[in-house]
Amino acid sequence: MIIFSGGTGTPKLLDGLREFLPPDELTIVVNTAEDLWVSGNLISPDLDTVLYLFSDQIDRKKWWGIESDTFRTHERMQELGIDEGMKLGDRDRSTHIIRSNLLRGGATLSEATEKLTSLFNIGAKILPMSDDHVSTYIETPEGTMHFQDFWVGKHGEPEVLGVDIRGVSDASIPKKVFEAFENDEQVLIGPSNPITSIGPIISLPGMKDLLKKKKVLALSPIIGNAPVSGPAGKLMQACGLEVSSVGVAEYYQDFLDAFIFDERDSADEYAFEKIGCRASRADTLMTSREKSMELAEIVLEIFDEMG
Ligand code: GDP
Ligand code: FO1
Repeated sequence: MIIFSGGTGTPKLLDGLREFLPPDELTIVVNTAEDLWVSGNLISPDLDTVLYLFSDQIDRKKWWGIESDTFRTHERMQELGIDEGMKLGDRDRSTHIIRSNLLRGGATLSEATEKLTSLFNIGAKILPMSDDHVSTYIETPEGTMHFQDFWVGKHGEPEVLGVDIRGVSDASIPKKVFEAFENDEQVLIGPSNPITSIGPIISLPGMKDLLKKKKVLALSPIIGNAPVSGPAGKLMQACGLEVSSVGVAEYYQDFLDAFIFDERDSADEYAFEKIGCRASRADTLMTSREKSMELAEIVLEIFDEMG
């Protein structure tokens, strides 16, 4: 199975899926449009969350960073008057240093990520969506800013006028992602932010054509008229989408075969029929590992039924 992932909702589902599928049956294609260089190193928040999940290091309260990490370097930088913008853990920083040294030595992000999966003894394939530089910028009345400046720096508070995924139309899909598409029929689009996590992946030139040939199942990150967490609602609205599970399915309709939305949602099943995908209701709120496993079982059942 190929899974498209951001850094919170889909990792929670992966936590359940990896209990049922062996590592060699999991290929995770991860958003890199929120990456940025801090203090000389490339931070790739979504890749790092997936790496830390599969190596049992993830901080499950925040869904970013390493559990029980310390922040001594970050604190020292603050004492010296350097504002890093993001709170970087010491152990987390070592991941960034390894990645960035490999990149500085001429490796691609795919190669650097492969090295990290091997250092962390991870069996699943974890692939960046592209080796090219793609960055999400948020347009606000205060100016246009990098996603992390909007989300961490400004706490997601400014009004959103638009979203610009810079570099995506010139970015390529890496060879390893193409290979995964040659060998796999099932694609799962996890319950991630449609605009800033899944949006960059499906906007890569050629990606929608690849998806149209596959069995694609997506899960809604929106319950009722709000996301479970994060800025997805505000961003969907700014992009002209209805903030609802139907709005998410509509955004994916070019390639979507099946959709899971939450049992608490009042969405009309007929709306999904019109989009041309089969829709199923489930408890999608993953508040524990057990809940993630229950939802993962439903995902596997639906793929089975799709043949
Ligand atoms: P980001 O990279 O941290 O923005 O992470 P993602 O894009 O992977 O995840 C953010 C999205 O996950 C938000 O839109 C949330 O609504 C959604 N999300 C988080 N937890 C859950 C959950 O338990 N169930 C569902 N259905 N969605 C969730
Ligand atoms: N999110 C925050 O809200 N504040 C932080 O200081 C912060 C630091 C940070 C460091 C490394 C990392 O991988 C992620 C970090 N995040 C932080 C999360 C991140 O900003 C976003 O939640 C993701 O980019 C959204 O996918």
